[in-house]
Amino acid sequence: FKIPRNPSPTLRNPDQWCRSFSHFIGQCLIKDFEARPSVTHLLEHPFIKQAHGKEVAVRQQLATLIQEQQEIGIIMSLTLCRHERINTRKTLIIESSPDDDLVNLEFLDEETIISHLHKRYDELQVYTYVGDILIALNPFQNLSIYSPQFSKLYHGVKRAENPPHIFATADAAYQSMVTFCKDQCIIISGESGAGKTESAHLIVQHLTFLGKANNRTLREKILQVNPLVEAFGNACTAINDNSSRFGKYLEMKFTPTGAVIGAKISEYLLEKSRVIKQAIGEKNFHIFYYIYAGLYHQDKLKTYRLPDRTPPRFDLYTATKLYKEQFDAIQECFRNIGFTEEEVNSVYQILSAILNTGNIEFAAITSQHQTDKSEVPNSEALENAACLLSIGPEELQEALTSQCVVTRGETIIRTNTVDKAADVRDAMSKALYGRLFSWIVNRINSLLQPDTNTSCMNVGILDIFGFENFKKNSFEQLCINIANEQIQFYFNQHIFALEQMEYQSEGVDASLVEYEDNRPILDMFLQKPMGLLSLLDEESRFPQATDQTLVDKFEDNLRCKYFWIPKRMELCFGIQHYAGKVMYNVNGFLEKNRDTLPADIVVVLRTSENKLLQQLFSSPLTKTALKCFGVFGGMNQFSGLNLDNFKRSTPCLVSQYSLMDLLSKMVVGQPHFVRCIKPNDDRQALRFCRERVMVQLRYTGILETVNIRRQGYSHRILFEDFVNRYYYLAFRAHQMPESSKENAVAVLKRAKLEDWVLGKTKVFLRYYHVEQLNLLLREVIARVVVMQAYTKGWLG
Ligand code: AD9
Ligand code: MG
Repeated sequence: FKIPRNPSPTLRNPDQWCRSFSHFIGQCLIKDFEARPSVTHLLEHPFIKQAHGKEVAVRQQLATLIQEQQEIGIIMSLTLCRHERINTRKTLIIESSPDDDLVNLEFLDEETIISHLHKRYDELQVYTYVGDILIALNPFQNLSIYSPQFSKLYHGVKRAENPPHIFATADAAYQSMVTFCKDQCIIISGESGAGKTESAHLIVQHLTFLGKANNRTLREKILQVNPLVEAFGNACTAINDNSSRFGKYLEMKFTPTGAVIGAKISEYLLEKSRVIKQAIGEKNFHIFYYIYAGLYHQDKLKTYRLPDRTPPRFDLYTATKLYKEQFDAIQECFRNIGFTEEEVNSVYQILSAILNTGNIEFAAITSQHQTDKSEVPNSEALENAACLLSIGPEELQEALTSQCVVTRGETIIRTNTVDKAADVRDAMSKALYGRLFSWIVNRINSLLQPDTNTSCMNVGILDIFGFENFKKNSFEQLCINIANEQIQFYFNQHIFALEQMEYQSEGVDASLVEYEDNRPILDMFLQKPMGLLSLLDEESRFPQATDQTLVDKFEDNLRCKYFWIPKRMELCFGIQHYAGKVMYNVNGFLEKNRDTLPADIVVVLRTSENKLLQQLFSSPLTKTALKCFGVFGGMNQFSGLNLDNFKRSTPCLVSQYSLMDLLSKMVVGQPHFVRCIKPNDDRQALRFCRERVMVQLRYTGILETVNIRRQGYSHRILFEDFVNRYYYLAFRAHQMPESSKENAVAVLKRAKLEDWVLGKTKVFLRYYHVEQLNLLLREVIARVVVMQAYTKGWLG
């Protein structure tokens, strides 16, 4: 391996220096990848030795990069990647190119787009732009493009400078927030296993880098929020080993100058039923395996009344070896974020109580007079659960096997059958887990709350459970898929509907793009009183209702092409979702929708001496739903919702409300979209299944999105706002020009932008114009600041 003697670097210009150096490395690698130079070898070379002064930092960076490259055999380096392009499977140096954006493709048809993405995926370029929207293909392998060097690379530069990246999207949101003093939100969508949660982590990572708080602890705390809540809210499913079983909206809070000062997390619709039952091949929430492993290793199983060998219901024993590290990480998260030891202990007690509750069995007591009475024959699990919950075992047994009913002022005790008692037991487990989860989320929020005196702005990141279609789909899948249906609607609204409505009202001549509007499907679910969810609610109120009466009700009332009852399958119905056909089995729909927790259980849990438990059950059940009444207020994008009509809170209703709440939050901020795509169903790296990708591109409307980004004007700004924001570009700082159309034009011309259009009240800009304007503005402001500093004598 020979290093050329004199590659003639221009040392005064580090950028040029790097360029020639990267060229040199690139050439070497093309020639012989196996004979990679060693780090010392390279660093000792006169070429690098010439780099002094300013270049030292660059040199160090290169050293690290070369080191990485030696280890992983892949180069995706900081400075190198900008200028050279070598594409073999082994070596990879990426530069930005016009191909990075589908909008620049000459021919726009499905086949071209697919081939283009395929080629990029083979080259490990998993990100591609569609204008300002990011497409992210799941690489199913660790890439070396998320290091701090990459964070630096994607900090405040033009999008076209670098290859597409999730950091660039985070950066765009951050820069927009700082420039416009406006809240931002990043909406990540895609089907289950497509990479939403991973993307959300990467965004948080980059935002904590950008919002460099001097306070390192805060940064670490924020980075630990996701792992902590995901330990409680994620689980292994048939599709994804780390599948989100709740929706999560994480808001990062910044000062007006962009320093991160806190975070807030909102959770939506946790799949509580997983606590009591999982489909074949699926698992319970991660945390149960983690604590079992952790307590096992700390020799504390007895303290938490957990058996050394668990019964088959929870396959925990095998987990002890696998999950110890995760347990330690979670302990660390609790501690770092600021939970007290007492709190963490209570959390473990409640989790252990839930595990024990799962083992409580019931047997029928048959006597002459009564046939519908049940008891707990083996009281060990019951006693363990009661002890961990700090309540009396008799009281717990009483609450599980009987219920107080008040009729005409008289209190009667009714006994529960075995089945009923088991339902009550399961309802208790679900309630315990659901409320514990909400408490953890609230506690994190209070610990990461910024100082109330500080005004702050947000970047929110939405990561919900992705669209699911299993062999057997139940109520949970319905809720998840309706949520995704609403996210798709929100995307359509922003990308197509709102934009096209504005062209018309502002008299702008732009070609209209046709897209698949999923509103009719949403209406079918949400309309009152004949939407699917209302019908389900209505049926849930009849104690005599059965699965069959529910299916009949759907069949009688739902007349639309998106719904059908299959002839050969019993108790099923089919839905044509935006993302494909799903067959649902109604078994258990009514009970799951009722989700009732008997008052007797609440009463007994409130007697607990455990402070945390008292807190969990001190608030009324309907609180979440009630809260949302206020938040949702006047927003009425979804037809047929009359909130006053809802009297009771069931998961169905909560799901609607929660999502409304969530969407109404998002409406406040400016949205940025990340569309995650799953290239294959086997979770294999470098396998691009054209059919699967094609389906996803179709239902997410990528082709139409490319069209509208190519032809459309994605930014529409009132003349007044436009002039206020950008007048520096054409006027002197003290001039304060009038906010007129003419002045807006003056700014546009001065900024040398092309291809913009004027409406009646707004400037219509293409997606890339705003970035150009912001960069210009930042330059001008920097110049003004320096000049002011000179005139004030600060710079001597
Ligand atoms: V679900 O709707 O919550 O079931 P997600 O969130 O869309 O789903 P997730 O982010 O969990 O999917 O990704 C699934 C798996 O793909 C991860 O566990 C990783 O193994 C893999 N993945 C996803 N994105 C990346 C990435 N950028 N780099 C490496 C990735 N691996
Ligand atoms: Mg997820």
